[in-house]
Amino acid sequence: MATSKNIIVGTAGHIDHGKSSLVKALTGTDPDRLAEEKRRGITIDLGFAFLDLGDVRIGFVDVPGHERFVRNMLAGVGGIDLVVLVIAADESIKPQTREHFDICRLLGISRGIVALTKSDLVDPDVLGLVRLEVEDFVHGSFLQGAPIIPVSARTGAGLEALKENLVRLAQSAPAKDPQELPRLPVDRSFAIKGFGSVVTGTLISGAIQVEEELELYPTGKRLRVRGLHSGGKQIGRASAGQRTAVNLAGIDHGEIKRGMVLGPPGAFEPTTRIDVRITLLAGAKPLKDRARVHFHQGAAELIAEVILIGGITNVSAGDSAFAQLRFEESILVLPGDRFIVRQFSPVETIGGGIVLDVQPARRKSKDQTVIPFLKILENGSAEAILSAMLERNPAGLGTNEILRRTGWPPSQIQDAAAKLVTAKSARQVANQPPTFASVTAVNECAAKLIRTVEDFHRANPLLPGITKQDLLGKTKEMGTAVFETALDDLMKARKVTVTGEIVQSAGRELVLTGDEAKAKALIESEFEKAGLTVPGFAAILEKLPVDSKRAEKLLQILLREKVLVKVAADLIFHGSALIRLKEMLANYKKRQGEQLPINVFKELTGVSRKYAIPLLEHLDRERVTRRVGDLRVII
Ligand SMILES: Nc1nc2c(ncn2[C@@H]2O[C@H](COP(=O)(O)OP(=O)(O)OP(=O)(O)O)[C@@H](O)[C@H]2O)c(=O)[nH]1
Ligand SMILES: [Mg+2]
Repeated sequence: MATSKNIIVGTAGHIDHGKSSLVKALTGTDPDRLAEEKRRGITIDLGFAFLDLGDVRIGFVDVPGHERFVRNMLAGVGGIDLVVLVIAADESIKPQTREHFDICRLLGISRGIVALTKSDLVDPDVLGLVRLEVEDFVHGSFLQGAPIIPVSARTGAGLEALKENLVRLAQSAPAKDPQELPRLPVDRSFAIKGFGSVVTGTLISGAIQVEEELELYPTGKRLRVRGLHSGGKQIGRASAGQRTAVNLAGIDHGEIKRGMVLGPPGAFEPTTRIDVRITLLAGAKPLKDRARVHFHQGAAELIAEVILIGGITNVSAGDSAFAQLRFEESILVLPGDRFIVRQFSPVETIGGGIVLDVQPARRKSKDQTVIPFLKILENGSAEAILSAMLERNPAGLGTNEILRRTGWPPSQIQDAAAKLVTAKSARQVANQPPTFASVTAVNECAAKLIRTVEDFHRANPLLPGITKQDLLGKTKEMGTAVFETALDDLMKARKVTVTGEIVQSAGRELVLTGDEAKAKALIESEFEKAGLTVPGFAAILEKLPVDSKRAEKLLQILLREKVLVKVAADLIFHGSALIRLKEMLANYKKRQGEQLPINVFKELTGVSRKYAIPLLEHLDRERVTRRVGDLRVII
């Protein structure tokens, strides 16, 4: 059991060609479960059945052939590993044979078998003819050279040969990567009495365990897995390639719609906009820029507006182009997902494609600059893709953000990032979460920091440097992690020094010119001489050998050095004058007591009333005096 391989097999083909009968003949289960299906003798919605063949477990998804139910067919075909293209030997190739086959090709299904059903109704000559037609039909496709097996659900002819081929193909299918994150597109949701809500779907990747918490995308709801079933059996863990029924706690089944996706909580991000490569079928009408189409992916169906990228006005039959698709609702899709588009009206399959970017900027049709990036997303290795993403995001990307943009499992992200780091094209710039940025971005940030620091020095020659805060503000678009890394680089390279919050160019002390130094000394001595009789700065200015702007800066330096003290907006004293004042008041208190009327203060100090009040308020703030009514009390 442990070695069993799970595989999903889908039927495809024209109405009444015997798809459901074949599934029933192979499995014993009638996939047509609806009363209406039984009454009308046609399949309307998806049907399911299971078959164990040795160590291969097959989950069958039986689809309707009726052209009106292609949308249901599309909801089922999304998760299949191999297709049984059913062609009735008495009718050969019909319209939905073609349409279903086109859909399989557009979805990138790479394995399959052709079953020539109802072989009991035709003689060997006709069978031979149909076989030739089919060989011609599949020529050049993934089914070229695939087994073409005549079968009859009525007589049982060919069923063993079909099973043998199914096993052989299943065994040759590549094993699913267990590291992948789980995704289960929901194709049905219902309630079972006593159990609550149950959803079913094909687990297209990863694994799900009982008791695990999952998110129902795009609703954002977090739900607990109460139980799991596959093929009618209770299981503890479902893995990729299994038809899976999930019993969910905490939700009414009516809230869950076909096309929603169960996945890991918080890992992905639904989107309303994707960049894609879109390919038109050979017979399709041209697809115009801004056309509306039906978009099918996984089990989901949405209306999309097509914005062709690169200034083209339409895509012709058989051609392909880059496009942005915009939805009115959000959907969970990931890069690499295949999709189908159907004409808006009349509804018919016109093409399909592959999702490239799930978080693109809004594109303008004329914009060509994104094309090289889309080409890398389309064909590049994981490292090339990550590198291109980092280039476009100079602030760096955290592993969580990379996961949202790529859907890659964490191990693959780490691996790609490590390769870029080794190749010296990226750097880790933060740890929580691990965040990577391109080396170019860090270097460009460093260059910008140096420029900004130097510009600051030029504009503020007398200030020691720019604060970190201001520096970050001027390089905001770089992001904090890249900023810190670049600043660290500059410090290590001794290009800047960081003292507390101040960043300055290395080797740049506050060097004053001779005139500036002279002027500074002069300002200081003028204030010192004046004591409490504050000099007018204008008067001082006249004596200085520097212009007023410089003088103002020198004043700022003296204030910062605390040589001068600003008591009020226009009132500056030399520090020594204030120290003498405090001594004077202490002496007064000793001789005359603590009470200090304002006129006494004026007499003592010789300052005018205009200066006395702000000076006393300064002393109050300094807790030298305290105001009590009209008096001051010396503390
Ligand atoms: N003689 C003969 N009749 C068959 C065979 N297989 C199916 N039929 C008949 O063909 C009719 C259609 O069969 P289904 O299995 O319902 O066909 P289908 O492809 O599932 O049809 P849709 O799901 O509606 O597209 C039924 O009446 C079947 O009994 C066969 O091998 N031999
Ligand atoms: Mg059927």
